[in-house]
Amino acid sequence: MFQTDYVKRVFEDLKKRNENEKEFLQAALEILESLESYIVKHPEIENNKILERFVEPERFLQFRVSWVDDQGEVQVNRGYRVQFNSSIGPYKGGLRFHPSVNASIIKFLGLEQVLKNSLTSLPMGGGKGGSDFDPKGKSDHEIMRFCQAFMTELYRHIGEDTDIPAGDIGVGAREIGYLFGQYKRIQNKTVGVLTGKGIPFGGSLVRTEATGYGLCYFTEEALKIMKNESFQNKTVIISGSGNVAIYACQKAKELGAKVIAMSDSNGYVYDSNGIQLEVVKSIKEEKRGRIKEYLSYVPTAVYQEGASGIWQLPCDIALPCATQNELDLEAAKALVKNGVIAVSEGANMPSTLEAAKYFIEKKIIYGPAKAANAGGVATSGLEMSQNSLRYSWSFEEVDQKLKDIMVQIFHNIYKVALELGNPYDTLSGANIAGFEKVAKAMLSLGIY
Ligand code: NDP
Ligand code: 2IT
Repeated sequence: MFQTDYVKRVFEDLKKRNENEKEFLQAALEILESLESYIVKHPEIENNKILERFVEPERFLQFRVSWVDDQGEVQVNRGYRVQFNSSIGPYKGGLRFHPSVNASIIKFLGLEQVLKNSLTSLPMGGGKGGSDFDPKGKSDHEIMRFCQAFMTELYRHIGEDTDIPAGDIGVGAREIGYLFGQYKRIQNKTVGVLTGKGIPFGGSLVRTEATGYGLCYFTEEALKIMKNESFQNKTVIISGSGNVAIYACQKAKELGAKVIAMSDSNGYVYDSNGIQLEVVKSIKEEKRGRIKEYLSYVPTAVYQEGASGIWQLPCDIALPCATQNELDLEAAKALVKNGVIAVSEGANMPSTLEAAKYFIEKKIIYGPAKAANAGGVATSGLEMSQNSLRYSWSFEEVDQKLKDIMVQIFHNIYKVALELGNPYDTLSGANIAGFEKVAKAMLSLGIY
């Protein structure tokens, strides 16, 4: 598994100290393995214990969130914020509200975020946070009270130049509004301390669409450069039907593809005529309903229980946009057998490590999450710039900057993959390209 004693030692030590943190160890293993070729050429990494410091968060916060539900019952949830690495800028990363959230998930997301933010080329360090709060089935007032309670603790740890949270699973425009409102009330100041804000109060145009659009811009460039191909007339499968999935679907269609399937955690819909995005948007964005309801609008579509079956459908391009480890080796084999040419990750760590390695081995275009889905946080960075300038750019201006960033990210990671001698190893390309800048900054900043 490891070729160097140093990296092996770092990982074994990490395992000992975080033995129950499955997702965190998975992300760390993936990153450390692919950094080995870089580390052997840079002895200053080992000499300064950069890796030992890189895998240890600068700060990990856990706190109680108590709130009152609509029945008058007191509810207690757990809140988290990991401030992972601030060597290239203030901590930046989303908040996830989902019952599965725990320390392991927050730390894997935080570690990934450090390298992702580095790849954007913007000056942002990495952080992540969230809660095991389940937004499903909660009233609007319950969501508001929870967000207010969450921010009543979080506010003291964040700031526009310290740590700038945003959305992730279960945290969209509505939640960011409530969180921002509470921060403003407590601090009595209006600053860009959160991104993904509504347009009337300091949000950036394109932030809502950014992760999905960026995923398609990245993939379009990869298709062009690696296979002289494009989205035109391709069949696409997208897992999930949340923020990332919806805008990936919109852009893939605009680029000439036909999206034939989307999902949620219960199951997937297959529409051979092409998914009608307006229907998905109305079910998910307006009614917060289930993807199954697609059938009541489009009776010719097919619904299957179980989210993972989606990968058995033949397609040219697969865009996993739901959650971690949703695409395992068996799914990867089915995709390859059915002729997939590109798999690009909108979600964070959706492919297991075995699945990712299988795509690389089979010379499938593989867009690793930290590169392919960086458009969301990159546009958050642009929102921060606009807030600092007390100015706002047009939709076209932000969209063009996003496109330029995604194309640049592809070329940066592809260049490293080529230097490694395997153009399909974009996984190592992304990890090394992201790590190099962080390591250089850490070396310059003195021991901390
Ligand atoms: P949303 O909450 O808007 O949507 C999440 C979607 O994923 C829903 O369709 C949800 O289904 C599905 N999903 C969640 N958990 C599971 C699960 N355990 N199994 C199957 N499906 C599941 O979140 P986003 O679209 O914002 O996030 C999706 C992914 O993209 C996440 O991995 C996130 O970390 C990543 N990401 C998000 C960015 C952003 O800007 N929002 C930026 C970069 C990455 P259901 O409704 O049934 O729960
Ligand atoms: O995973 C991610 O990059 C996000 N959820 C977006 C983070 C952000 O700060 O915009």
